[in-house]
Amino acid sequence: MNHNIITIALAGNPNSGKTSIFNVITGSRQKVGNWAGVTVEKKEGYVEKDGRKIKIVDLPGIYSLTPFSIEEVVARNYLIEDTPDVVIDIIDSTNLERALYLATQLRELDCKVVFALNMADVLQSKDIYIDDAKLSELLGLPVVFTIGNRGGGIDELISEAVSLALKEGGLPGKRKVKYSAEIERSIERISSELDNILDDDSVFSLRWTSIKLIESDHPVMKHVSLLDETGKIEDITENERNRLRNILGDEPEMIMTDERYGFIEGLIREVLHNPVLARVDVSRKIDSVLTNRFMGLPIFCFFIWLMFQLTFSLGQFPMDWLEAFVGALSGFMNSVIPPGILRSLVVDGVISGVGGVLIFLPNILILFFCIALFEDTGYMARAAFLMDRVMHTI
Ligand code: BGO
Repeated sequence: MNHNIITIALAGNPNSGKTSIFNVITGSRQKVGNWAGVTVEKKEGYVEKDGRKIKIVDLPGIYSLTPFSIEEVVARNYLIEDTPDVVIDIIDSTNLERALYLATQLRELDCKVVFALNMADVLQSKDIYIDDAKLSELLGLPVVFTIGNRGGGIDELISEAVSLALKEGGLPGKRKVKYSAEIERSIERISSELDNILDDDSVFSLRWTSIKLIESDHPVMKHVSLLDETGKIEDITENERNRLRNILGDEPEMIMTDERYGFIEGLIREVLHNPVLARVDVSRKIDSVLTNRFMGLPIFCFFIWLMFQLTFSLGQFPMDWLEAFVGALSGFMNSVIPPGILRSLVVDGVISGVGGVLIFLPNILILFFCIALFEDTGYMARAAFLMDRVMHTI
């Protein structure tokens, strides 16, 4: 590696803030063209840091390194063939799951990667916390928070990238996605055979190549078939794919994608503290009890019983007080107004009429309070869901 010029490739999902970061790093020192043979824009720029020249290459926005789209082909070919000294993977921190898919693939490719947790300002405004130290520990690579559109964290990002580029020795291997036992067995079998044909300094790592062969990745299959004249690896790969298909009941590439997402889910559970998600989680747990097929209706009956209990037994006290008050008021009016039409109008009409309704006011207030509580806590919606089943039967 030429220590005087360091090549850094910027990778990331579309809209992750790659262009913003590229512009902050390179300023006006940019060269715009196309990638060879395709109409995908290629941007390069140069900066100087600590006396070293740094070349920044902005890769097309991609979601994975599976060569489906032209952008993915361009980005992957560049990473494999041009081998930049280090890759900066720009992660939209507000969309961690989607961004980490590319991160796990970059990790699998064995290239040196610094992860930029971009949109850190949005995280802060939403009260979302990502444990960067933990994420760095789990991925085995540096993680830096950035605010791409305002240049926040960019100096630290470049410093981390440069020191990783200059670091000698391999990356810690244990931080990669570990697949289920049968897939790992297939990777091992293919790797041990590949070991005989791939050079030690090949840009294709044994593990990555084996994974790609199991996934029927055409460019890698083609590359291996050129090296393996006997066709032995092709046969082993086909056998392993059939074996996995029989045992796991699906195409191996589908299962591996699922397992990558499983790995990502585990990562997210350890590093992301999102109060909204936490609330959704608690709400989901409550839902599972309140709308449970067997417990839902008894719980509903209990709440309705409780509501009427409160309405009538708790309501009995103010009811008695009001009854006593209306009685006392009638007695008082009887004593001050002489017998006749007026006394009858006030005592038997107004006091008795209004008092008769007023006495039930506490019950109504308690009942309405309970209903409002059910509505505002969301229980009414769950009760409606429960009763819907019963009502459909009727
Ligand atoms: C618009 N924080 C915030 N809040 N926004 C960011 C950050 C960050 O850290 N980094 C980038 N953005 P690109 P790709 C825009 O353009 O660099 C914003 O595809 C707008 N444009 O400013 O283009 C960035 O290269 C009108 O937002 O990403 C940009 O990877 C209204 O994220 C967007 C609002 O960044 C994508 C935003 C006319």
